[in-house]
Amino acid sequence: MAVIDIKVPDIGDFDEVTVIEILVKPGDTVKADQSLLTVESDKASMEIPSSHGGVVKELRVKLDDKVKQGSIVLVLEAEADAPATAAAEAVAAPAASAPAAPALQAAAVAAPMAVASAPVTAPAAPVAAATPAQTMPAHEPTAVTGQLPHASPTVRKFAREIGVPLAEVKGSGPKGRITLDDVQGFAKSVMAGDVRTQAQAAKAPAGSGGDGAALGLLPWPKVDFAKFGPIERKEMSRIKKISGANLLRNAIMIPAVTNHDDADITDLEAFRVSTNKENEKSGVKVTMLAFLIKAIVATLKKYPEFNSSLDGDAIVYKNYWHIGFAADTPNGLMVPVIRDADKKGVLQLSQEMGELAKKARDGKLSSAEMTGATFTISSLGGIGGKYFLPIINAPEVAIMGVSKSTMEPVWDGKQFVPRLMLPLSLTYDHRVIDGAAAARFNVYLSQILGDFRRVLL
Ligand code: CAO
Repeated sequence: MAVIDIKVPDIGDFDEVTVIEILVKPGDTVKADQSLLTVESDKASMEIPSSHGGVVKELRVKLDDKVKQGSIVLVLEAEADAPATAAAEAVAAPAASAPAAPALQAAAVAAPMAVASAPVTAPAAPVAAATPAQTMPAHEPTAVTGQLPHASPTVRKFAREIGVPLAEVKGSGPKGRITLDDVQGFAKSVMAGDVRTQAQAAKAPAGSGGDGAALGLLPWPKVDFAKFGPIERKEMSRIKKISGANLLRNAIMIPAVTNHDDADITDLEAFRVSTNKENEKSGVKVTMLAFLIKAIVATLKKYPEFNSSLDGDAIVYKNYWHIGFAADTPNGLMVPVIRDADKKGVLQLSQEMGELAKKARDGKLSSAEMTGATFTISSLGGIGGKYFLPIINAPEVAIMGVSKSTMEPVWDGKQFVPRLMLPLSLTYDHRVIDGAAAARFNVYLSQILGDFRRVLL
């Protein structure tokens, strides 16, 4: 047994470094090459290894102390002849985000750095027994490209061991350094479901915020928008997060095709306007959407595959007609459902739609009022635009997008006549529905809208 002082070795270009982590305490048994503390310059952090195995007798440094080559770090009761070996690469802690890097002891702090390689000479300065100085392997900090998270090798090692992506952890230490507590806190938040790692987000079937890695796509571009001008960052509403995840899944998983058509609603609109005049006192305004629901239910009955769902290799045909309609609310898109639309008249449909749309805007829809739809209509007709590609609301297999009707010249066989034309955009799941069926669906629907008496047929 020999009591020796462990000293800071040659640390290359750095005159003075700060102790940012102490990895052992008095009484600990350490092995040769084991990291004792982490020091940091203004450019890099590195670990100071023990030149000998033994028991820590006394620490000679504390956090934030400034040390330099030759400073005594601790006093060790060394095991006989157990000096550091040339295999001291073991102390190296590759940067988490640079897995291919060779034994890397320096981690970028603020800016990419290129530190000249300098051999780290064993710090052993035996007090009682003379031990020949050991030569440690070259200190080989790799030139770091890009910005690595600022963390000590120990923290990096710990993060690697428990699978925490350091690049996603916010550092609370000086200069934004990531501490052990930060890594532990991040891991706890992930376990509690408060935070998702980018990898989890990419793998999530719902896909909210997914960066596409699971699909083998390029990562989502990361841009510091503030570099180009002033910005403001706001959390998405809960509804937007939920609907976004559903939309992404549906957009990715359904082989969807959209068929566009125009329906001549000149006569229907005239009828709607006169009905509303007659019913002025009733307080219920008949909407074009209510007529559309009625006409769509009749079309769904003629083409039942549009009122179905896929279940493995089977198609489930539903003998009920619950129609969802997209409602724009201050918190995001919601889809209330009108049950048994086939059993209701246009006046009742208008009234129910008004009530459900109000509930949606007030955030008062129950889950029962948002589930069970067999087909969905998304109408932007009150706003404007011509045709759009709606996304199917799975597990439904089709959705109707309705745009704003406009007066257009239509050839009647002899001349152009002004007609009110309603743009229809039917998106369908091509696994269940063929293109020809979709075209027929739109043609039939347009015929009904052109002459509503057909609903009776
Ligand atoms: N063409 C021309 N005008 C139309 C029309 C159409 N297709 N549809 C409605 N209008 C008119 C209405 O007649 C009404 O005019 P008046 O006030 O003169 O009577 C006006 O536009 C406003 O209608 P509205 O949109 O308030 O009512 P609605 O019954 O047509 O729709 C609702 C109700 C809840 C569907 C609607 O308010 C809404 O939220 N639409 C947005 C849906 C949406 O966001 N879809 C996109 C989903 S994908 O992101």
